[in-house]
Amino acid sequence: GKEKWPVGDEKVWKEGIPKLTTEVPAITKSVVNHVHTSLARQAYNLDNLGAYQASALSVRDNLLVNWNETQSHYSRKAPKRAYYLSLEFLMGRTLDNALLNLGLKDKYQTGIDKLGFNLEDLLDEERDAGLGNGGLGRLAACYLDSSASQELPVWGYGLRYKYGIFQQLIAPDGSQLEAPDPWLEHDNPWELPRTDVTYPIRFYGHAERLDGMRAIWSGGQEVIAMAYDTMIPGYETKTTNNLRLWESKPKRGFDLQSFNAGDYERAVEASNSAEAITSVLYPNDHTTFGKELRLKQQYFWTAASLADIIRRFKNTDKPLSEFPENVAIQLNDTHPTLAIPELMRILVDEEDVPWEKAWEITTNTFFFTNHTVLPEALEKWPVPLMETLLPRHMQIIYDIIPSASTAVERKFPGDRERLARMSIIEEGFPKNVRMANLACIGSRKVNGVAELHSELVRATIMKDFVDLYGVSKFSNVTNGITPRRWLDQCNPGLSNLISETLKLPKAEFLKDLTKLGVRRVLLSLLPRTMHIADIVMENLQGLLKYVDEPAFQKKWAAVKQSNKERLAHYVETTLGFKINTRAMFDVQIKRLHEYKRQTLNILGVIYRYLTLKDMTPEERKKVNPKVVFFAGKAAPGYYIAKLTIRLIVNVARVINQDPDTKELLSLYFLPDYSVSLAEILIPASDISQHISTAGTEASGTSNMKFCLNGGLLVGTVDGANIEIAEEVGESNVFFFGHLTPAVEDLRYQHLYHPVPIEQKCPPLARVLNEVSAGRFGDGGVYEPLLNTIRQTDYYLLTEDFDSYIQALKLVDEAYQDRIEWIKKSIRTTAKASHRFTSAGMGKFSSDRAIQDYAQEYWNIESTKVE
Ligand code: HBZ
Repeated sequence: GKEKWPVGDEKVWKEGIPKLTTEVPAITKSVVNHVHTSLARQAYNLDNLGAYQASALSVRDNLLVNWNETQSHYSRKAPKRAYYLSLEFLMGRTLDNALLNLGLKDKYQTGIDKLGFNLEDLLDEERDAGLGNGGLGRLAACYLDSSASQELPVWGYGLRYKYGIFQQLIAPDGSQLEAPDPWLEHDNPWELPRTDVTYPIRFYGHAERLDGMRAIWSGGQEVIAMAYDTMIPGYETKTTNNLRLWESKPKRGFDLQSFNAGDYERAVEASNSAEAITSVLYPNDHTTFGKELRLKQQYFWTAASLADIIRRFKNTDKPLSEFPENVAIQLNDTHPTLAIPELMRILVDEEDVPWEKAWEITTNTFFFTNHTVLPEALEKWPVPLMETLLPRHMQIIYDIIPSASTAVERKFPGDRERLARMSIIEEGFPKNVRMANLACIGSRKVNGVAELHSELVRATIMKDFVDLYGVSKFSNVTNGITPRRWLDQCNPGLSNLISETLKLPKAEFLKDLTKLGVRRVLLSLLPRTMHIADIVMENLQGLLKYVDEPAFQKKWAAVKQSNKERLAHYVETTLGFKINTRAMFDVQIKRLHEYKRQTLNILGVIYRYLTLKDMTPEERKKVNPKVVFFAGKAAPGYYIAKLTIRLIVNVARVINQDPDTKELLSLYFLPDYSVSLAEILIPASDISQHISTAGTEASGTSNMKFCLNGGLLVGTVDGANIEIAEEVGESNVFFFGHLTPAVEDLRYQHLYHPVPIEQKCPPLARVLNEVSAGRFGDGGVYEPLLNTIRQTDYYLLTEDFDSYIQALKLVDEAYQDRIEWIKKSIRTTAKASHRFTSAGMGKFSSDRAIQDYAQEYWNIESTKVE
């Protein structure tokens, strides 16, 4: 039957509902309206920041039209939904992406022009939303873009940190300094505070067992989780999903009793400790810190998200037994693992679901993604801390253990060592809760993020679980990147060239859905002149037809050149250095970490410098100039990583000033790496470095971004480098170094049969000696860093240095033949994005990755918002 309109006159309501503002006069009107009403300013006193804010608010109004329609569509249709739980969403800027996805970039550009401003300048006013450390957080952001673009009912859940990833400064001595990132200072036009969406979250207290498996958890401290919503527009679709971020607030603004008793300090204490929970993003990647506040963040966020998910599910009036048919929850690493005991707590204690049934529901709801096999990165929490902070969850974990160990005991009777390895509790003083084991036991599927990594997950950290559950629970979803941000937005020149060359509207390669393929096939049935080959060659693969055309090569090179000039302009205006844009641009941009081996790169740069110094002026004339760029942050407590930055900066100071070599080799460390800086660096790169010790980089995602933008890679046989080479061809990736199976044995050799570095690798020994001797400033400073190489050399620099130098030599030789290089660049873009699935998506598009999750894991379907 027809539903009754809930309040008032339906017609009056419907007339009031806002519509999209898509024409220039309406756009300018809406911007001016926001200047006057939202900002309370006028044309006379409007600067770029104000104009940005008003434009953003106008765009937000448009997003909200679609957002409201999408959310009511979801409520009406009640499709199965997926939720992506991630402690990090590294979104970067929003305005440009919103305009692209809405298809309104040109219209806004014209309108803003009419108002006397320049859209590009306004885009630069926006601060990055830096709510993440690196790859894991940026992956979450790409996945949201792809989910919305493919009309999938997916929401993200995270924390609204008041301070995102710290701002990186470089001190006069070259070392990293950290400053807070006050990204919310000027108000965030992209978020909607939901004062009506709040949940109380409990900590501490005590858990009292009732009959059977139930318990009551009471006492302790309660804080409030309040929702902030961020709209996630899909590309060229009405679908606009939601990212819900939680903020912590005190339950009552003040402790009234203390306040009345005149103890103001005590009254605000409670308030401060509640607000502390979401105050700052932890800047550590790949290490566990064991801080109570971090555990509080994890529980606060998972509890609020689950309460919200369950409330929404209950609105469908379906029984809880059908929860897994309606809800899938992806755990982004082990950070949200507490969601598993929390769902058990809600089902058993609050909903009175029998334990066995609750466990069945839970283990059919969750899916777990692992992002690293480095042992130091695997999360563990001390049992005493868990018992104090989350007494009921600790009970539940202890209650999960018996059936898990019975299963092991049944399959491997008497194998106590196996049982100990697989236990959720690690023995010791104190005992620890192993989050990866809990996440695995409580999830339907476990996945790694590239083929090699998933294989290593099965062979190492999850080996015992593979033996127990069978291999089918453990699979792979290779990471992907969104072509909207990482091609069209960051490299409009290339995107336009592709579009005009292939005579394809951008939408056909930026959003590459089945319907396009279908239309092409139908067309091909009409005139006999259309061949099957034409259908297969569509999309970016079509670029291969133009590889040998000089006119096209020229245009391709011109795009790269202008991107290099854009980067040079950035460096000149921010750092004051002038860069030779005719040189080869060599880029390594990622978090600083020993396993990523920025040290190998900088030692290679020094080697190159010394080699140039040894040459005669005649010999130097034959050398191709090169500019090396580094960017990336080090965790504030990671001493060796910070020393690496210091070395890079001080090497740059010396070699950039050396009159013998400065025309041929220069080096820059660009401070404060961010999504926005990546958008400038990636399109400008000729070659980029992905040189982790084999088996340590789970996937990497910037490698995909470089290739999509026509940059070549030098790298180890690791992570997604391998799959990229499979697509773009081995001749377009410069591989070097030992392979994964050799690593363990080499480490053993280093430990038990060490060979002095002078013997093993003389060129590297020379480089280290030059650093020690003070050629780049006080050598003593770098001893701890150099000793990691001279001593255990855990990341095998001495083993890979020679082949690394060889690979760089091959890069130089290839670059000498500029035409051949341009061809490699074209092929790399074409093949990195060529049709991989029947839906026509490139392998490294996050559209493909999200389809994998949607079909193989979540079992959700696209739903069109009418
Ligand atoms: O996740 C990265 C992997 O290192 C990289 O290979 C992969 O491509 C990417 C996406 O799957 N991992 C991270 O970025 N990890 C973190 O940032 C991190 C943050 C907090 C932690 C631990 C790790 O507590």
